[in-house]
Amino acid sequence: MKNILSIIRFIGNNMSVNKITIPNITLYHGTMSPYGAKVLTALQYKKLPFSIYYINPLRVKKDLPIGKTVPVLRVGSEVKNDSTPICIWLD
Ligand SMILES: N[C@@H](CCC(=O)N[C@@H](CS)C(=O)NCC(=O)O)C(=O)O
Repeated sequence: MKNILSIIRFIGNNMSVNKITIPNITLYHGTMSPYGAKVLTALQYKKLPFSIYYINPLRVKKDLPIGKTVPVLRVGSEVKNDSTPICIWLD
C-alpha cells in the first residue's frame, strides 16, 4: 500500500498536462504540529499532489530550508513558512 501511494505521489509530482508542469510540492511538517496539520488540510482540500518531510523535533532549525518553525512549504523553487501565509499562498 505504501509503495502504491509513493508511486502515485511520484506520478503526481512529475506529471505535466498540456505543457503545464505541476511543480514539486513538499510540506515540512511535525507529527504533532497543529500548524502543520492546518497546511496539510489545505493541501488535501485543494487536491494538490505533495510529499511530506517529517522534521525531527530535535533538529527543527537544522532540517528546515527556512525559518525556525514548522510548517514550511516548498513549491518548486519557492519556499515559505508560517501556516496562515502558506494557506493564503495555496489559495
Ligand atoms: N505562527 C507559526 C507557528 C508555528 C509553530 O509554532 N510551530 C511549532 C510546532 S507546532 C514549531 O515549529 N516549534 C519549533 C520549536 O519550537 O523549536 C505558524 O502558524 O506556522
